[in-house]
Amino acid sequence: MNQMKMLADFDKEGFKKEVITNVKTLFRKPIEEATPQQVFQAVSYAVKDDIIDRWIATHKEYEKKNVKTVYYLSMEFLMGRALGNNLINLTYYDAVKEALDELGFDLNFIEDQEPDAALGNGGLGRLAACFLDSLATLGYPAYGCGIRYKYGMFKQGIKDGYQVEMPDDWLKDGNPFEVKRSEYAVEVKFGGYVRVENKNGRNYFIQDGYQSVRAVPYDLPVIGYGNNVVNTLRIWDAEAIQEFCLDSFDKGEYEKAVEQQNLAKTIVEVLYPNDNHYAGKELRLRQQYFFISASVQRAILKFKELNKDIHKLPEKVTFQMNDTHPTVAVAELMRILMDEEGLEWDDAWDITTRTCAYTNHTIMAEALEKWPIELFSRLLPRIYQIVEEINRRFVLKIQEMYPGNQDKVKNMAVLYDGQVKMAHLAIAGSYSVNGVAALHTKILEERELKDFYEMRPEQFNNKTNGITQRRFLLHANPLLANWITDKIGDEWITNLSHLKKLKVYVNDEKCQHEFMNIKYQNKIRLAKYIKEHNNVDVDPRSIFDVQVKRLHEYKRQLLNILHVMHLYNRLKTEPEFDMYPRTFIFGAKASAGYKRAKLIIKLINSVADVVNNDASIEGKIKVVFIENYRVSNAEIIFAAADVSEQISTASREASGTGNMKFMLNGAPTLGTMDGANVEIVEEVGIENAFIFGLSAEEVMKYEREGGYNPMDIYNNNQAVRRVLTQLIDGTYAPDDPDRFRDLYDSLTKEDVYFILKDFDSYAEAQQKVDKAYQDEKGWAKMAMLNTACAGKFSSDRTIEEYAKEIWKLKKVKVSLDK
Ligand code: GP0
Repeated sequence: MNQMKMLADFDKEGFKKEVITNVKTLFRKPIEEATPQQVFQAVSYAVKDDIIDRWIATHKEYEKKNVKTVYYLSMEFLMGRALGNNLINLTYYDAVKEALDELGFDLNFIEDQEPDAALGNGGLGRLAACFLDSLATLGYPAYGCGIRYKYGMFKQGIKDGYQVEMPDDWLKDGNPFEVKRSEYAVEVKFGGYVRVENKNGRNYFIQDGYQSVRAVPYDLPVIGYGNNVVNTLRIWDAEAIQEFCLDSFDKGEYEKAVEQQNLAKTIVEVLYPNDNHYAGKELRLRQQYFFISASVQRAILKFKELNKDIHKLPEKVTFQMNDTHPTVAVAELMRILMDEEGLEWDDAWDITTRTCAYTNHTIMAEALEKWPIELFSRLLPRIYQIVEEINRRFVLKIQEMYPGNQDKVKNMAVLYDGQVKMAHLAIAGSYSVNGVAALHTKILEERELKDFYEMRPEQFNNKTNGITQRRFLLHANPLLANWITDKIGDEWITNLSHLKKLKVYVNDEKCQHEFMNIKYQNKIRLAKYIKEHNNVDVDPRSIFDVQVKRLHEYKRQLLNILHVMHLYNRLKTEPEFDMYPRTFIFGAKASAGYKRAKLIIKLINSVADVVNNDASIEGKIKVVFIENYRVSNAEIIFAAADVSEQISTASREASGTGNMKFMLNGAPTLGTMDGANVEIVEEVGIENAFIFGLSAEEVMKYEREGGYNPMDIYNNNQAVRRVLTQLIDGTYAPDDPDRFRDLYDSLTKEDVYFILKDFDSYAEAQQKVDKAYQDEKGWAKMAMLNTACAGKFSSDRTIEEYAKEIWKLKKVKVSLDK
């Protein structure tokens, strides 16, 4: 129904014919014999035909207008599936659904054949994907630049309650939407040494004795909603420079070719599965320089096709660095400007620092990248020279501003203690530094990056994250999307603030019924998914209480499951205790090397085993761990949630974005005053959320004072002591009572994430949820208000702010002349 607008330009019969022909030419088969995967491919190629003309037209327009372009540099783009979203944004979804029906196929089933493009870990990568959607929808010229990992985020299996990791061979059937652009390949150099050559009185720095790879771009279309704009996500593959020369008898040549082949292969082999944590591996630094050098080289070449004067670069280009991972861009741009364009340092530095901008996504110390100088300089000798000079000049500036203050140098230098500090390089080399939620930016300014803020306050700004409503409502929750459009029209699709018009319906009983009935239908859909994938029966009439996100101690899945253990204890021992039936749903991948996180997964599954099979509690509690949480099943999960668990230790979650997806789909937040939760509460009102726990200030105060003593709680709180004891008495590990001792120790010795400290407050908030849910009208109103007040959290709003305040972009209109 939302999709009828542009149906006029859709040639249904032509489309059907094309699908049939595609099956024939691609697979040498009549369509009746095609596998579902083959039908998916054939449909996608037919859709690609509709994309290509718009893609070409968009780039013609950009060139004609010689527009300023943002290059969003990111190690991660967590795109999920493309087909459904592309159809949505082309506004052909319903039409194609009908066409496929007529061919005897169900579009949903065809969509399910597509593997997720999981080139990212979690929030940071998914944010990049939402940003691309918004940039195209708003008509802003943009490239996403990343890596074409052969294997994306691992597939998670659960065996015997434990996580097992399996390779994600997402390209095995080919990617119908990508276009290889060999003509834009560039060379990227590693290692060797730097030689100085004097030409006409100027020193030139030349890297010699290096190894190199050819970076080859693959372009993926990013389709704007209903506006003919198609932007590009450019992901780089690595190939060997030298082709194998089979008739060469020169052993040295042959070995060199093999070496190059291996280097190329390993660079793009796999995404590092760490979230909010860096591993410091040499290969990771290679990946970073590989895609940055390629992206920056290509951007400069493109700039030069349309512009003569390299000094105009900042007027035409911004490099937005998504966290510290791409910050080697600062030095790479300096290298190109000096070594290839022949500029002097000051000139090059002026251009660089007006072209680069940096987004910080975390204050977690273990996530801030630092590279040993030894490794960095060996791998990138010329880049290291440049970093040294950046550091030398930056330290001079610090000393000039703060004479004799060694602390300032220690806290701000790019090179210190034998390390290259990537965040400091990013800040020194950027005109903008932004945090991703108001609270996060405040903490950066007042604590984490205080010295930098004091030196240059005008450099700092906030851009509260957002999510795209096209994927997370229009595609993920068609029932609710149609209902909203019925009530208030469809402008919300491109202007989410329209949702506030729903407020007039929140007290209307008929609307409440309709809204909650849609939730119920979505819960049935999820219950079916859970039955198919977990073989657990869950009751869609129970409260669906959901925590889906990466597994991390600071996100406190452990608090959630300890509380489930506590509720179960109460049901078993307090005859007068009763609760509304609740289904606790978890979904989370743990980084492969993060032992404690993996143990928490095992604990959740062990509790599930006990609780789900205890008939005496009459199904009051069910615990479900959804295997392989990813973008595609997230779409089903958000739509079905009643309660959104956002329970990080206050001050740790920079923003969160899942919280916004739940809100949009009508699930109130049960959370701490952390990240963007603060702004969610501001929008929806504290009475329409369940807020608990220490504030960020309180947490930081404890930390300044050296923590708190969890034993005080252990000694004084019987309920807490009981669940802690159950971690080590075999209640959930009869075969190995010591299995969870590490969790017990972490909680009783230090409890750095304040889990015990917040326990009572959390349990109390959970009781309020229980009570509130039983007031049907009150709950319906609260749920509807969450949807109605979600307007701020569109990534369209976020991107408008970036575009106006940081990037200075202009919108472009694209028309298709037929
Ligand atoms: C932050 F530093 N984030 C990092 C990282 O390495 N990976 C990552 O996903 C996340 C934050 O944890 C976040 O709070 C935030 O919303 C997101 O970046 C986007 O800004 C929740 O995922």
